[in-house]
Amino acid sequence: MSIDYSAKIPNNVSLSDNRRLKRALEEWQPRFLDWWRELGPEGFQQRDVYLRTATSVDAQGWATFGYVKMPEYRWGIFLAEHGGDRGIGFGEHRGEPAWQEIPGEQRATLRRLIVTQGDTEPASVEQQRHLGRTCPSLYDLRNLFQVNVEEGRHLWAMVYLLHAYFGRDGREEADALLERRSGSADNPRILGAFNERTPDWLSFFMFTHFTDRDGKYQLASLAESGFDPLARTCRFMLTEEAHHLFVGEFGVGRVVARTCELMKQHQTDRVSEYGGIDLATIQKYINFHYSVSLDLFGSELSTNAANYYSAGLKGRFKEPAHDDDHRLAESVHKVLKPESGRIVASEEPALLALNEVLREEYISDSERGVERWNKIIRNAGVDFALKLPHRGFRRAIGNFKDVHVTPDGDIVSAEEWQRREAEWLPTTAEREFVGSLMKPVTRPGEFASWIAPPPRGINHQPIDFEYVKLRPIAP
Ligand code: BYC
Ligand code: FE
Ligand code: FE
Repeated sequence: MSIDYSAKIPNNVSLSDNRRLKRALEEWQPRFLDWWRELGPEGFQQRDVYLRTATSVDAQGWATFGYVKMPEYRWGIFLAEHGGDRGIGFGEHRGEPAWQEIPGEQRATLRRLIVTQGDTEPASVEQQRHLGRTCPSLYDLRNLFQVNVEEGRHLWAMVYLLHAYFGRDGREEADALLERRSGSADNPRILGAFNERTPDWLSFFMFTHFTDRDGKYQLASLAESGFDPLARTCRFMLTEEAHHLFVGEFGVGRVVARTCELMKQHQTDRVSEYGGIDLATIQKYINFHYSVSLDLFGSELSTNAANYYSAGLKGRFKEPAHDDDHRLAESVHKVLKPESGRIVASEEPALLALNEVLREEYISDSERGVERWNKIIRNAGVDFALKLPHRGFRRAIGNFKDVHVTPDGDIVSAEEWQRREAEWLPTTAEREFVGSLMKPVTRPGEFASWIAPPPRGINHQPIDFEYVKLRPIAP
């Protein structure tokens, strides 16, 4: 399935055969571009950036690399290929053919899921818009912009579904996606993490590691959907997501590597005076971003989640791999909750616990990431281990929202929490220190003091490749 690039909106959904839909999307396109210019990356819009663009959706050739000015990026609509005769894999409609149109009674629920997913995409672009000015290298600058244009494309993916399947209210929702603002007091983005600030590059790497990873798990669950266009849309989005997770994991890993190098060179664990970020500070950033991302999975017990599943709209991670009846009417799942000052496990209906089931997949995946960072530390001969805080730590959604849980999983009083918060979360001084390191490094092949170079470049290019052309623009 190749992509029609001659069209105003590149797509593999035969947009040219549907004039009304095409016109509606062509009317939305300039509004998207206005939003991009106003709230997308600050500066650099007229610069040539070495970006990949999707030119086909099959595994081999979907990415083509070349210099592009960001506003000219070919944002388009790409669905993964039909996976043969897909039947619905779970819930009350298990075994029925997947829907090509939305069953009437699922409309409102499905729209809500799509809007929630869609809302996160422009939100993250808004959160990251100031980072270009303080890039640690051209290589990292390019990766930031790659992530940004692809989050923009993820917005297109959801907007396509809204326009194609939800009529007038879908078009209104598509407009509203360009109107909410990350961090706004009166019209904020829908989910908590997407209203936080991403003030520095350590936060950016943590965000792409932990928060984009929520994206991976949510998209994978929606990729199981009985609504086939949503499933195929999300399957293609996941191929792009992999790069975002790479940017996060390797970004944090390179900060860790540089810190270890400075620790050994100067025989100290306080590397800040040598332009590095202490491992203790990195641990606090992990605590912050991990806890805010855990909230994105919703409450441990959720009738919403149960309904999504039973209705066949949102499955589990790798649904076919689960060895059960895929309806879960009888199954149970152990869920943690606070009870008289302790954390206990209680057996709950699995159907209600699906948010927690997905969160547990995410937690295991996050643990593997931390283990890879610890390997960098061990290989450097440094005696320190990073770790994920307890899942009840600093939660604003779900069972733990009304208690104070330490990273080790002890419930403490509000007073003790307040007294000790600075041990666990970045203090203003630490954030300011990290901020003070954020000085732009823009000569090809050079890197800021606080981060190691990557092992290799992008798309087989050398590390000192000119990933973003910053030479003076001719008047
Ligand atoms: N913040 O029944 P509950 C990505 C609300 S990231 C604020 O427990 P449910 C990306 C909830 O809406 C992936 N509010 O929740 C990453 C509900 O509201 P109502 C994004 C929250 O519905 C990086 C109430 O609390 N995709 O792609 O089972 C860069 C009760 O909640 C939050 C999706 O999320 C929160 N954290 O699950 C770029 C997939 N959590 O009913 C992109 C679509 C819950 O009282 N969304 N609430 O008004 C969903 O599947 C579900 O909406 C959620 C929540 C899993 C998010
Ligand atoms: Fe995304
Ligand atoms: Fe992403």
